[in-house]
Amino acid sequence: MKKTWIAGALLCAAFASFAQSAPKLTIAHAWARPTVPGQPTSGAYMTLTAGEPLVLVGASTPVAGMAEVHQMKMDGDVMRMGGVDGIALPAGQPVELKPGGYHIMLMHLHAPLKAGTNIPLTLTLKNASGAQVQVQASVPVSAQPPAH
Ligand SMILES: [Cu+2]
Repeated sequence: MKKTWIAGALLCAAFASFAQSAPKLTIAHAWARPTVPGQPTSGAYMTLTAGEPLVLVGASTPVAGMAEVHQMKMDGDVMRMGGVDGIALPAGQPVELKPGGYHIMLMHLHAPLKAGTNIPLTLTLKNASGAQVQVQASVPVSAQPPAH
């Protein structure tokens, strides 16, 4: 009984310190596109709602050699895609990462992404004081975006 209580107290302390340093961010409707063998890249999408002003500045995942914050936009008649320095996440305002817009580009995939599996994704954010903070997400691999 006493042991259980100590374990509980430790868990509480760990959670409290985590809650203090973790940025306030809600991740919803996350998904990543499945790939076929030999396909080196994929994209991950999600809706991010910050509880405090944050800027998404980077991402990483063990399934890809490189992950970048990208934007797709029309440049005249041409759809262009490239890295952005960051995506501002104003407090309380959902920001959608979706095909044709902002996305997390996954490059140099180590293996095909299989539908029905989940990939771990670490988001790196900058908070209002300029400190970098990280949030872990588990992103389902799916050919279709999740139903809202
Ligand atoms: Cu891209």
